Amino acid sequence: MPETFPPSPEFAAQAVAGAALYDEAATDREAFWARQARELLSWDQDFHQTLDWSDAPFAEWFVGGRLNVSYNCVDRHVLAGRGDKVAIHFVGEPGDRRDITYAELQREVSKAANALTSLGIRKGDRVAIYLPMIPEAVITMLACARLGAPHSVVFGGFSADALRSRIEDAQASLVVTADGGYRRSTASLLKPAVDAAVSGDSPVSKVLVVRRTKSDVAWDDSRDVWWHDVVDGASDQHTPEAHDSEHPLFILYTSGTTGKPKGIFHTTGGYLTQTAYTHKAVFDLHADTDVYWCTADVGWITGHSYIVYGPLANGATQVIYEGTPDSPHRGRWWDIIAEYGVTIFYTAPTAIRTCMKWGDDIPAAADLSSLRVLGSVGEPINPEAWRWYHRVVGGGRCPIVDTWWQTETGAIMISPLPGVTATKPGSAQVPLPGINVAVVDDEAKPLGNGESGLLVVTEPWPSMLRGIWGDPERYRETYWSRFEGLYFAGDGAKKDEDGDLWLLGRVDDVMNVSGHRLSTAEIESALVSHPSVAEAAVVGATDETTGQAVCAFVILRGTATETADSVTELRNHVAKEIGPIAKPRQIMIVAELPKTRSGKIMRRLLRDIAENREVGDTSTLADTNVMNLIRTGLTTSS
Ligand code: 6R9
Repeated sequence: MPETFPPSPEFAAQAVAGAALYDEAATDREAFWARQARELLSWDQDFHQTLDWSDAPFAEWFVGGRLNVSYNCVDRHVLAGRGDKVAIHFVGEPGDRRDITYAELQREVSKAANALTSLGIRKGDRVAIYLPMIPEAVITMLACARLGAPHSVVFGGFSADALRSRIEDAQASLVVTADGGYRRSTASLLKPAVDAAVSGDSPVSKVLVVRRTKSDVAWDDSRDVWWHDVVDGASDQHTPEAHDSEHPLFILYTSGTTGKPKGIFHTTGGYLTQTAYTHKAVFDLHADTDVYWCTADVGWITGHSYIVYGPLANGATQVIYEGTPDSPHRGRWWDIIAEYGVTIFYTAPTAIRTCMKWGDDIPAAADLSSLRVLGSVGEPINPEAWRWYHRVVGGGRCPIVDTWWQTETGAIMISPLPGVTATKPGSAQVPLPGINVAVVDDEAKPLGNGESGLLVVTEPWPSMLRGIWGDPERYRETYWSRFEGLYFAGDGAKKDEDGDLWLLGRVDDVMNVSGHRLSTAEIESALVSHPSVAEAAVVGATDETTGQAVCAFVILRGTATETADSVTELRNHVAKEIGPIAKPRQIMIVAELPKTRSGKIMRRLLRDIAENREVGDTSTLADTNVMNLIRTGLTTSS
């Protein structure tokens, strides 16, 4: 029996969520969601139908309702007399600070909305955002939401090529960027990547540039505009228009099993309902007193749902930090928690494991007594890291919510509820009230306790993706074709003896490196785009810190020879094509790749090599001698 941590009676007594939520949702799921939508959000026009699933798997939630997301996240808090409340405590990496109240946020968002309008942006136009973690990222997203112009945030660590393909897929007409951002005490430039991404034939006609690092950047007068020239002088009055509940709010690209990233898109009413509800219930948010901090980047779904939309819809006060946890020293996060009295802290297992490696004395040096709820997201958290987080960061008193969800689900789906659930190290445990999941076998047969299989969601949920931008067939094919009527998440899962869920990682060719999704196919195609590479196979190998690490097996072209330089060059080539996060930890030059008779690369066998294991069953290989060849080649060349 794994050890469990029941909530303390004091915590339970003040908790936002109660066990009754499960009963309410089980009795009438749609009525439960309708209540959340009406209680947590302000609608300009009420909806007349909670869910329309008649055209499944294309869902419509809160049909007929109209609302403005930006009004819900900003204006209504000011109108309710909370304009002086801090929305964002911004901490720049160099140490600069900026507190933004809800009233100021309203003025900034209004100015940005007016500026975007003056640059030609209209409802429905797509805006690409390529910014560091600075307040302008949040302001721009809210300004887009205000206008009904779907944003497509591209993580600042992605390359020019990755940015170009995302801009083209969404046909974005404007890019909002910055000269650069601060990363480990240096100015890391962003504008040059945008220049490269929009050069030549591009749908982009304007580039709006925030001055952050004051770096020298190239300038095209016909295209580039400084933020301070057009936003600062714009009117701070802007009347938000109500948009249909199903109006697209944003597109966010994520890796799939093929090389081409998928533009996951989310809409207005359902997305905001579930992000607001989960942010409140899962983190036990008491908006008047809590100080919340999520360490994600707005370039990922966690930043969208749990930095921008959930917390601001709930009128929370939060910290936003620009940089890395080790700059200028390894106690930076803990100092920020102490300085602002952070009460709710949400981060990723990879960061927890890194801090664990750095030693207990670093967090112990800071006053972390303000913390009361801890969250984890992005990959399974191993019980050892969970216990360390609980003991060293949480002082043994904070419930940990291990939250399972995806870019596609839009918001948290599986998680304990603090104050209700007795938590269990390493398990995400139970679907939230209003969410229905199952673990099934290959034939869609639901499995019972003690069994492992595939995770599916059995009923539509408000913040579900509405599709893949411009490719409805791929949406159907990827998520709804494996099992009739069930959403296939792509994760393996086990139900333990208590019926609690343990997530077992991806079952497809998607890797999870430091909580970031990378596709093997995407990295393979980056490698083979290099002139010296004939063929490449990529696997995710278990890594103590990053969860998984990218390991590549490469066959060079006849004329190319292996040198230490060629391996370095290939690693850098991947960084240039996709971004530094995709850089392989290891590249092994081999003479052959293991393939089945139908020509499929057997990644399982390569994973055995990458993880230094005895190679498994090779009987289905077209040439059973290949693994010997690879092994011998590797030992003689290293
Ligand atoms: C929010 C986010 C989604 C994939 C998902 C799964 C993994 C996320 C997890 C988890 C185990 C958790 N994942 N949270 N696995 N326990 N608490 O990370 O979205 O970037 O789309 O990744 O991440 O494999 O399928 P996204």
